[in-house]
Amino acid sequence: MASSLISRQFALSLQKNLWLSAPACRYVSKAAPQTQVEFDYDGPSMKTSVPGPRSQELTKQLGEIQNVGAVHFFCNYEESRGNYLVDVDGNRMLDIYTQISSIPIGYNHPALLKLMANPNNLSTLVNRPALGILPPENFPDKLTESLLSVAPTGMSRVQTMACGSCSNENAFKAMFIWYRNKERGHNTPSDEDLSSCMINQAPGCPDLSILSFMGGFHGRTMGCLATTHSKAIHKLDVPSLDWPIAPFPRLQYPLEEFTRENAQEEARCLEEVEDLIIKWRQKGKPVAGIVIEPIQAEGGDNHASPDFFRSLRNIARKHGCAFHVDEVQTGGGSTGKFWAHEHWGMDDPADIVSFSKKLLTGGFFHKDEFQADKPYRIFNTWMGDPSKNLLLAEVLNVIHRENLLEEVTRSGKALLNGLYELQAQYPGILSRARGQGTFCAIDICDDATRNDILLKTRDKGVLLGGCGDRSIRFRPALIFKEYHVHIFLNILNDVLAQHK
Ligand code: PSZ
Repeated sequence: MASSLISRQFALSLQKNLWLSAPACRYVSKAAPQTQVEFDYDGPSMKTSVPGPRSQELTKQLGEIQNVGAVHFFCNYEESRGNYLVDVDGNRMLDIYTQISSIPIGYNHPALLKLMANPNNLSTLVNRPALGILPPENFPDKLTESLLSVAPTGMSRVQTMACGSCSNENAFKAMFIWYRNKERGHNTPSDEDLSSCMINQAPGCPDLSILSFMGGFHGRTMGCLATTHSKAIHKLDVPSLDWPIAPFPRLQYPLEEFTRENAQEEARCLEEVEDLIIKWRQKGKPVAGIVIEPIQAEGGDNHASPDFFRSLRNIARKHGCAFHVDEVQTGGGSTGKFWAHEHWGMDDPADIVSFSKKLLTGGFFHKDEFQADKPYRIFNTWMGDPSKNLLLAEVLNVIHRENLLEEVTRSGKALLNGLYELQAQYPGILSRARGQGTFCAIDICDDATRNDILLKTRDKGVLLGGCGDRSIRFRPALIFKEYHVHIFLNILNDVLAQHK
């Protein structure tokens, strides 16, 4: 029923499509052939500026209940399709931000609607189990079919969790448990360990640390927040831990043109990492693990080379620290590989890889030795959600069936080339275009102009996100094709041309 309603509304909105009659100022890019994504709309269609009156009304209503400072507008998820998010005022926008990078194959993908319409799946949707104690019969099969089919090299174990923060938080605990057992030489805690931990004291609560990077984002829960260093407002007023923070390379783009300078910058950061590991060991707070994003996302889409990550991985190994790669934002295909760390070309890329967002369920893959040695050490009520595994298995089928990683590479190239062209055309406004696959970003001359551009492109029907101090980031779904790239580039070009 849901799907027939959607197709009727889809047909209606196509008839009402205003895009075809939109004024043209188009000289950046040519239209690419329309795509095979039949369930997609064929362009943005704007009826009001955003947020429109209905969104404003609802924001006021919700404001009586919650802080609504971050709400952009209210959505009509029934009418949203493919790459287009429809709002409650009937505006249809090309979504290049996808719910903070978390929609893998677009809105209302027919394959997912079909899955949800299957009566055999009803009980999975209705009965959310406490997975750690009472998993359903098909759980091992579903994990094998979904998450294990995309397990990173060297990892055959996975722990599901609810969200990204919850995954990282538990991954940190797994690293600490591993480290202490390694120190003890066995996994039997002493009586003193057991009594001291109850009052937050060593040796039961040891003074161990996790090394993170300036500009990194790993979540907002207490432990994760100690490793998050992207914006002060995230951390303000919350007590934190005395853990080491290393500089993340600040590279010059395009990377190919600055290989020597960038290699020097990376060497400087790596040296600092080793110094910090030694310093914290001397302080009596040894580094049990290093956590890093393959591309720092919230912090401004900061890249580092495969060489940097390979060296960092070796430093971790040399000093006996676990190596945790946070793929919450980079994982799931948008860099052109399923995991961004695959671009490093390593046989042993990490000890732990955490995920969420496009994977629909949170969790982390880990090497065998990071499996907690006793029950209830890594544990909570839900420990994930089997209905999300069901959806993920189908998302993975669609990714394979439609060769979406190849598509991402193709549309990513078109996107980055378009950004290079615009950057050459508007050197006073744009700089540092960068990206891998469709995981791209560009810097704007200042924060105010960045925000102005974000609002103007939105009013013209394109949703983008900011990151860092003055970057715009691109986080489309995996079904974002060259055709959509050109729709976007034309609109951005219009906005830039009008910019005073
Ligand atoms: O402001 C926020 O809380 C945001 S905006 C984008 C995110 C969070 N990203 C979440 C995220 C991430 O990008 C990385 C690399 N690691 C961990 C997280 C935390 O995931 P959630 O939000 O699911 O807890």
